[in-house]
Amino acid sequence: MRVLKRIPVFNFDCTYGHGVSNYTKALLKGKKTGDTHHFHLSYQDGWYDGQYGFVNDKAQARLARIRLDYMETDAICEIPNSQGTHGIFPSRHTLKDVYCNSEFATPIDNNGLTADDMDAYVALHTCIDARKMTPKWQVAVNGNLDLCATDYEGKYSMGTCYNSEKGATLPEMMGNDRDWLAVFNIAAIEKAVAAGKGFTIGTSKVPVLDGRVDGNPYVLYIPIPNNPHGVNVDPTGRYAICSGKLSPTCSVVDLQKIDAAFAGTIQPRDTVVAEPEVGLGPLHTAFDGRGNAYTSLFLDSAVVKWSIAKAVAGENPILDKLDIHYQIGHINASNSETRRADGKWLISLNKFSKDRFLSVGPMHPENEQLVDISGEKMRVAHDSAAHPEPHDAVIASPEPFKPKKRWDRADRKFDFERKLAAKHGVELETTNQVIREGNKVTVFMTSVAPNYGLNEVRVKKGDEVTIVQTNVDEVDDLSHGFCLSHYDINVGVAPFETVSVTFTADKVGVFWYYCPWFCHALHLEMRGRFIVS
Ligand code: K7E
Ligand code: CUA
Ligand code: CA
Repeated sequence: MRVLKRIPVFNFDCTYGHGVSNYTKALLKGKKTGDTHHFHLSYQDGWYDGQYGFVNDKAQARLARIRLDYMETDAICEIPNSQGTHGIFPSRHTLKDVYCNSEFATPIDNNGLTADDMDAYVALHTCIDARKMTPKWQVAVNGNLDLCATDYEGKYSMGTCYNSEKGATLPEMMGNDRDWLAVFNIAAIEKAVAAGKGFTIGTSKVPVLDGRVDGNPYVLYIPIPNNPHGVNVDPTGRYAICSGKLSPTCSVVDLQKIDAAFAGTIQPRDTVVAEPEVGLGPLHTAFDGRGNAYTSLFLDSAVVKWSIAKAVAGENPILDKLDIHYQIGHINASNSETRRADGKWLISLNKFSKDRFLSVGPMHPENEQLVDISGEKMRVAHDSAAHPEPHDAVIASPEPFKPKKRWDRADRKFDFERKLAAKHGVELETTNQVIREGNKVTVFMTSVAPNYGLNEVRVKKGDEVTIVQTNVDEVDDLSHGFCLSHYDINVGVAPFETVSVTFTADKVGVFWYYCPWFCHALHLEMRGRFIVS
């Protein structure tokens, strides 16, 4: 439960220069806030392939990709026509797509003229190409879409809906006894998109299919009681478990019956093969690979362990209950979202800690608990304060992940800087030089503890300055960086990394730049003068 690294995604972070360097500024496009909820890893054959992580931004409808070879954000995709991008899930059979649910329906032409026509509101299920990180297609649905899951074969993606009522207020959204699970038929959608069916919305060129009409081939609506939330597919790939939130039930959907329901030979509701009462406020479900499900119970402040087979057989499936502190949201277990769920550990991500820790003011820390699930009874092994709010987590075995200890100098991340160096006929790894072209100044600079390659940079007021720093220290773990006093610039530069930052020299005087990562006994002496005349 120790924190090894916090990876900045939609926020600013000067430790790594995220939002400051040219590379990360281009990712964020000037946006400063986000709201991450769900993190998932990329797959091959139902097991982690070690390539990428994906995380959503609910606030501004974005999907970010984390490259796991360096464990940093390398792409951010803006999702068109959407608000409240909430549930996401990647394909589990291979690195192909990431499916994203919009929780907020908005008027289809969101031009301010149709705000009061609730029938004109749509929510979208968006497919993002996981390699290119661009949108491929969208499907308009009835109601809204909340959490997301995929099967293990690449046939279906799915999303829960809690607002079948199309309400705009809380009482309106709780009107129906049942909302639904929407299951998307990926082959049917891809076929229709390839055939040029579908329409576009506004300025977006992404094809949109209409999944709102009855009997459409793209979306199956399975009635689920009442304001369902989580949907999780078990490690066998057969069952999708939806949690009721306002109903004390989990609905077990048999994915082997989906094709028959699409074909109309059975009713959508016939795919629900069990609906056990598990406790109050069920939200999310994890698995141990031994046929058991572990569902978080928000209102009960508990985890319930239950047998899927017993539920399907109509027997009482409840095996154990564990109190947690307090009000659990997400839950996950080791390798639970893969074919290799190992039933060792479970994490409970709790929304409240109440009085469990020393007071730090009105906004309390939250609480995460690690639970040993290897035996018949669950047992809390550890708990610790967490930075608010611990939302979602994956527990994965370390084997698939092989992050590098230093940057590969040929990495695509340095394309911009390499082109800049080629243009000026210099090498990033050896050059310490100030090059002027009109009012554009490019500063190539290396760093080796405890020295920059340049101890002085002279420019004129109004110059557009690009600092290009390459860390050529031969020692592992030796990071430097570039912090320029009073210029709002602070970036870290990892071993064998090149980082550039562009700004206008708009203040005259002497401004010290210095190394912000402690690197040497003479780290404080690692500095130089930026002189603006
Ligand atoms: Cu359950 Cu954002 Cu994951 Cu909250 S959603 S718990
Ligand atoms: Cu280089 Cu501190
Ligand atoms: Ca509802």
